[in-house]
Amino acid sequence: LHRIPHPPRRLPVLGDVLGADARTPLQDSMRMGRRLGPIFRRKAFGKEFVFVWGADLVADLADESRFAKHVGLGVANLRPVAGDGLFTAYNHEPNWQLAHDILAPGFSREAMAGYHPRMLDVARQLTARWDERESAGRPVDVPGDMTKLTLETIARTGFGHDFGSFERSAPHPFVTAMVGTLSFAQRRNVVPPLLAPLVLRGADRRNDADMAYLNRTVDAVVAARRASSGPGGHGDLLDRMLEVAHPDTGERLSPENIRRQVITFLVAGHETTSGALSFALHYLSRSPEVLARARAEVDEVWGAAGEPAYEQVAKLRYVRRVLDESLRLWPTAPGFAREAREDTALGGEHPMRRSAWALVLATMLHRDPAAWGERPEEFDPDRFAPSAVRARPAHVFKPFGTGARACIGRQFALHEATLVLGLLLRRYDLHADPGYRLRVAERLTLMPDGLTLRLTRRSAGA
Ligand code: MNH
Repeated sequence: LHRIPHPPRRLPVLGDVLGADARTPLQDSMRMGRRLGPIFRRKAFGKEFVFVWGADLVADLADESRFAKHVGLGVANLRPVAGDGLFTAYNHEPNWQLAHDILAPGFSREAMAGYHPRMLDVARQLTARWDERESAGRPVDVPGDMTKLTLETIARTGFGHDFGSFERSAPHPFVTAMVGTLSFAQRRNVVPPLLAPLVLRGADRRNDADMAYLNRTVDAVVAARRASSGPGGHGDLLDRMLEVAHPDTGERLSPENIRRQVITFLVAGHETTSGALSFALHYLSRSPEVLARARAEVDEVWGAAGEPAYEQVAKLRYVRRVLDESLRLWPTAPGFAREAREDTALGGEHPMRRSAWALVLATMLHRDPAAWGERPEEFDPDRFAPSAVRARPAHVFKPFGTGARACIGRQFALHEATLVLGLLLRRYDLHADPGYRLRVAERLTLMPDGLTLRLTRRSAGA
């Protein structure tokens, strides 16, 4: 450990938190990483964390035979909300494999094709709202509206539930409660444990109220499904949770676990996708050439009007590269933790005991010049052209995590986001606010703060 660099001045209790901003722990770590190199230590309140972002070290951490997901820091702080749901389950908890096997077919090609019409319905609610803003000559709140879109998309495709987000001016209380629990989970990482009872007392109570609200909402969604048609026939995630038994063991998810899974999917299924769409729209509005190429592709592949069919979405190869490049610069789940399965040496030189762990900084991995060249800050979707991808080593692009515990919703998110970007590019010209400088807000996930765009309608059809 002593060979891993850390900041020079360290305080007895606070450690390396001096000069750190509690609202932006990730961007602080990025600054530290730039200074200290591909592996570094950061100490806070008596605990020491190891951060890794060098491409070869991350590739080593991706070796599933020696390393596995670690449920730590922000993820562990979500246990009170999400329990042994898929995202927060410990590797050894039997409910992980059980839920994974039951739910994975809910993300197959066939399942995705089934969600497509409902995704389109939600996207059309967005364009209806943006048309109104456009005629009124008013800018749109990009993160706010993307959050409405992605919440409705996962709620309706996964659970047959309509939160009515687009009929509200304020965010749905579910979103407010969710943001509350995410921010609280992040704050618990940056407040000294000894002071936590004092500092977080009010926040603690609010967090309990937020969690109770999330539970009540989810219980109502499940109760509504059981009461109405009863499960079966929807072919969605909730049907799988309620109806499907494990193919080998015949085991089913318990009601308590179903509650955890519904919360997990409602939260994991929208927050990160909303950020990804928002960053992509930011870069598109600032990169006229990229926008022109993306739009030309949409016009060519989809035509000037009419609704895109399921198969037509994945054909937007360049739009997909725009998304990948946005997720490179701002992977909206900006890191993940890996633990050693056995005593080992990371990169052949940093000894790690069994169950010791390190945090992968995806934002920095995605900027490592060894993998991405000398100008990693530049937005350039051609980095994801097939020949460029082939020329790079494996494991240098990890917005969806790695291994057995990687994101189950990846195809869902990419289909949804590509579809929506295609529809928006075909319908509107995007005008950035010339005074806006990208600010990244952190609440475990990343979001461009205060991003607005002005729109003009391109054509009547679209
Ligand atoms: Mn998602 C796991 C990023 C969209 C549901 N997701 C992960 C992990 C990352 C991630 C990173 C791994 C975390 C870790 O190792 O601790 N997810 C994303 C991003 C997007 C995203 C960047 C969008 C862009 N995720 C989605 C969507 C859904 C979803 C959409 C659901 C519909 N994700 C999950 C679940 C897990 C997960 C569930 C946990 C999987 C597991 O551990 O088995």
